[in-house]
Amino acid sequence: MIEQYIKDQQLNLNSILIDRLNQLNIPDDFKQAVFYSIEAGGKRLRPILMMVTYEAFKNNTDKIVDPAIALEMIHTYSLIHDDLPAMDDDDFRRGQATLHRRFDEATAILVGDGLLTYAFNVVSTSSQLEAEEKIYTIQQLSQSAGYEGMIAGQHLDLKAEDRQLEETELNDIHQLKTGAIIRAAIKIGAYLGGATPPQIEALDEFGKYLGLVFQIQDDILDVEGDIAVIGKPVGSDEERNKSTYPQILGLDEAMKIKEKYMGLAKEKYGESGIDQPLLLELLDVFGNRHS
Ligand code: GRG
Repeated sequence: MIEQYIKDQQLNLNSILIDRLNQLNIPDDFKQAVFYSIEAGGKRLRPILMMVTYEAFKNNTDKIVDPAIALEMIHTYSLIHDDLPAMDDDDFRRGQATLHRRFDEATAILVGDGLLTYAFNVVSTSSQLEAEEKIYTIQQLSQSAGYEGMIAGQHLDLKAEDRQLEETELNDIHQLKTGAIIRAAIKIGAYLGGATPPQIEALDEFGKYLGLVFQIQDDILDVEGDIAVIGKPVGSDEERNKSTYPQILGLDEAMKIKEKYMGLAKEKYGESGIDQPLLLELLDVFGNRHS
């Protein structure tokens, strides 16, 4: 059952993340800020996705733990920086005050930079990975988080504020901003597990649709949250004049498109020839999550 798997791995990943960061020699006051973001209780969906993909091929988690926590560090850094006043200017994240609100902006920038940098240290010093596996992992992480991936998506997203986007343009932005990292999680999991190139390709396509499903659901949750709180679909993103799927397509159509992408993801899963029902269950979690 994926629910139990997620719960177990959240605990496991949290304790590994804390353990690794505890090994570092960081001044106490700064360490408090580092742990504030890591202990805030993210869902850990990306490392879990990487692990589930890896376990489609291997009966252990030996090689995948270091890349998985590295990916979560990069994801956490991206949220910390995304919340900064120069970007989305958010006050709350993961149910608590954002890092720059609780501490200050300089601290938030440095905690984010530190997590991004340390992620590559974790992979490059891993005792579980062969040299060529480290190179593949670092290449995938840096490519997907960098100028041709998440950074590009963030740049386009910020530039697109106050402008009505077409659905294809919105897809392109989210493929880069949130999709690239999700695809990297899958590709690293598959590669380290020993997948063949055609299997990696099919699973990468699965990841493409999974990323879109994740983002559409994120937008739907925003609207549903607004309807529950204020009785109408204002949408916090719309207040900042950002295009969202429900805003462009309407809520019903956004849900239909999400279902369509879930169907396409399942087709790609079938093409990969793997037998890992947890991956399909995870697709369902991404597409129907409530938070
Ligand atoms: C600042 C370089 C830089 C990049 C930021 C990922 C990103 C790019 C911004 C996040 C903005 C955002 C809220 C996007 C919506 C989808 C998303 C990534 C949600 C957060 O991911 P979850 O729901 O968060 O997995 P948790 O807290 O559970 O880890």
